[in-house]
Amino acid sequence: MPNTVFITGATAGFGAACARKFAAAGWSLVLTGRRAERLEALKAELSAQCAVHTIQLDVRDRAAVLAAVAALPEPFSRVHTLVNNAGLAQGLNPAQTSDLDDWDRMIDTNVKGLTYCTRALLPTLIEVGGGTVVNLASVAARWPYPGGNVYGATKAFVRQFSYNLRCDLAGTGVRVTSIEPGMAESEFSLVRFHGDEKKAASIYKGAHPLTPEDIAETIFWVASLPKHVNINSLEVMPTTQAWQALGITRDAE
Ligand code: NDP
Ligand code: 8X3
Repeated sequence: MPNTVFITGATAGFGAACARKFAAAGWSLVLTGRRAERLEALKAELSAQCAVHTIQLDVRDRAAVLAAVAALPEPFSRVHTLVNNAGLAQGLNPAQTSDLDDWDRMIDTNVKGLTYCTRALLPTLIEVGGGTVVNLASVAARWPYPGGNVYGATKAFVRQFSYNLRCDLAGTGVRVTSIEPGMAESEFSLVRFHGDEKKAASIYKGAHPLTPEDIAETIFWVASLPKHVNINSLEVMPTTQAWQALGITRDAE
């Protein structure tokens, strides 16, 4: 029986690229996200390659996450690998002028949503055995940048949560990896700037960013390693990026 991967945020960017990558390798897919029409389109695209089950799911809704996992039909209920990918940045203002609703959305999604999905699926992952929890953190988890305030802090949570999970899961055979990408072109900036296409495009102009496929390759690799190998964390940047975002303030002339 093929392994089953449960991917959150499969409707765009890294999540959709992961769905395609795991499908090409014949894994069974549980694809989740809020945009049902995108899930259905992906299912139609990939069903010839593998078994696909879709769930319209907002990871911020704790009851919905628990119910969706409890209601997984056979054979999709035997989840082997969880890709905790759903997440977002909102705004790039300095903390002193940031919007609290933006901060709430990031904390609710990147921190709370990720913990709900993890807790809901851990008993299954342990029972099935040999699989991986792949958590999408970010280079922003370690490296501060102006306007990164709460986004980076949520990703630092993801990174540390991943490490602590490894301690709790020791002896179960379940692996945990924190993937920490740098700049990658997806819908990420469009979401960060609340749909402002011009602003979003300006982030990537001439930057040679990573692609979602680059990150999907990395995720697939860590999930496919021999069972005795655990990648704890992995930072991946475009060659053109080297912490230039770290600004300094200068004395006035
Ligand atoms: P995209 O905006 O392209 O995709 C984000 C995905 O998350 C979408 O499928 C979206 O689906 C889903 N999502 C957002 N909120 C929710 C929610 N409340 N419930 C369920 N799904 C949700 O971004 P990326 O693919 O670039 O980002 C994926 C992950 O990687 C994020 O965690 C991000 O923080 C992280 N990351 C991104 C980097 C980048 O430069 N792009 C770099 C480092 C990390 P829907 O709207 O349909 O619900
Ligand atoms: C996304 C990368 O540098 O925009 O996590 O924060 S960055």
